[in-house]
Amino acid sequence: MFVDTVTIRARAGSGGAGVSSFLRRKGLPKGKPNGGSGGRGGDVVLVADPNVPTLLTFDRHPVWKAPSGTHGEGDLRHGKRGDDLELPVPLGTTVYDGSTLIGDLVEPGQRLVVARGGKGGRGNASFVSPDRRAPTFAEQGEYGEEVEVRLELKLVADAALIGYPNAGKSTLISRVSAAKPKIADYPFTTLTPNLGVATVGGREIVMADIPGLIEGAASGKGLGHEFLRHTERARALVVLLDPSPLQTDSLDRQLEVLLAELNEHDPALARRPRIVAISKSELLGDAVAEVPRIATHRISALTGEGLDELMFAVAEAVDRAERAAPEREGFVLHRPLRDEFTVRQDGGEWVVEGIAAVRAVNLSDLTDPDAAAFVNERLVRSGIVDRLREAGATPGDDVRIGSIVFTFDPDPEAVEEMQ
Ligand SMILES: Nc1nc2c(ncn2[C@@H]2O[C@H](COP(=O)(O)OP(=O)(O)OP(=O)(O)O)[C@@H](O)[C@H]2O)c(=O)[nH]1
Ligand SMILES: [Mg+2]
Repeated sequence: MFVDTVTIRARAGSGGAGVSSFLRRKGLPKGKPNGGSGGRGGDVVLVADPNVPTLLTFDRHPVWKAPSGTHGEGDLRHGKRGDDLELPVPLGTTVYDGSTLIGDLVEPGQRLVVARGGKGGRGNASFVSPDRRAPTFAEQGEYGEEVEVRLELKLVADAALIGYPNAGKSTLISRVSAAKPKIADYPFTTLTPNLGVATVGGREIVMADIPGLIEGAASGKGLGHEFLRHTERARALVVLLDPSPLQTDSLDRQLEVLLAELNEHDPALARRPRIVAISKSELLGDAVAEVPRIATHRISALTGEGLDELMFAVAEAVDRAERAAPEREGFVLHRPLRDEFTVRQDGGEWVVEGIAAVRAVNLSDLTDPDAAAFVNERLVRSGIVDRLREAGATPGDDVRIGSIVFTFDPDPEAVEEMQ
């Protein structure tokens, strides 16, 4: 089965919690803080892999989770980080977050982190400072990112075969490569693209046999719409015209329709180097007058006529295109982390959301006075207090971050001191 679009949910691992722990010794009444930090959660990473033919795995398993980090322990032992979850995807996989293209994986080994693991929480030993010698609080781990992304496979082929249904595309690819597609005397035999590797003068040419195109394919008719995009990456196109009496459209008309569909799908496709060939040439007989002049090749997969010449021409067109635009590197969008925080009013309270907000309050025990002071410090430093004030919050208002509600009480002096 050929699967070329899927939507997956990926959840990165959460960070492990830091712990609060003390080494008790004689002469140290409170003990020395020695709580270790939690390990980071694993990322979910897509990795382009030439051995993966389709996105089938993701159709069957749309949900993936990377392991979380483990928590820290006393004696300054830190938690283990969660392993990254690497998901192999076919070469030519494009990745969308909503309508934003965030990656195009075409080089073997190219990687795209789709969900970032949560940071581990720090243990109480990390919070020791001159005026806080024995902190009793520790940080909780951060949640791993959870995302939904759409994967779309666009085959990476050197040349793509374009033609009406039944034109002989599959037969041709079966003659020039080891591909064994289904061949039959009815239209739409090929329902999913086939890739074949042809060897031409010592060079390998990857050819794609895609399902037949009919008039209106670019706007969704037949199967063409779904598969036209597999031609997008081809360096050269081979247009096959079918002279068989079963084909009702003339060769000229076939060419006209095919080029119009390519153009409608993507005008760049209509400008792509192309070779026009008449298939089933042994059926042509003397009907030379009917052959469009632009058709430079006549081939017969049945008799073998013209196949070598065609493949040399294809190799040459691919070479030329490669020299003109050698790079086909794909890309990975490096995005900033999502919004640090946002402030909005909801009913009678202020709601602060976002990663910086969650970070500010993610301590193990907020009832601890030390911890409360530390949270205050962070709310000021991260700019959340300023933003609340700008938005119109006044002392005494309720502020909610996640499940925690506290009273807005900015102490101007304390704020000055900390800045
Ligand atoms: N006479 C003759 N028939 C051919 C030749 N090449 C292919 N055919 C026949 O044409 C019919 C269609 O061939 P396919 O290769 O399945 O055509 P296709 O373009 O892949 O068709 P779809 O997959 O439906 O788009 C089959 O009956 C083939 O045997 C040829 O060179 N000469
Ligand atoms: Mg076919």
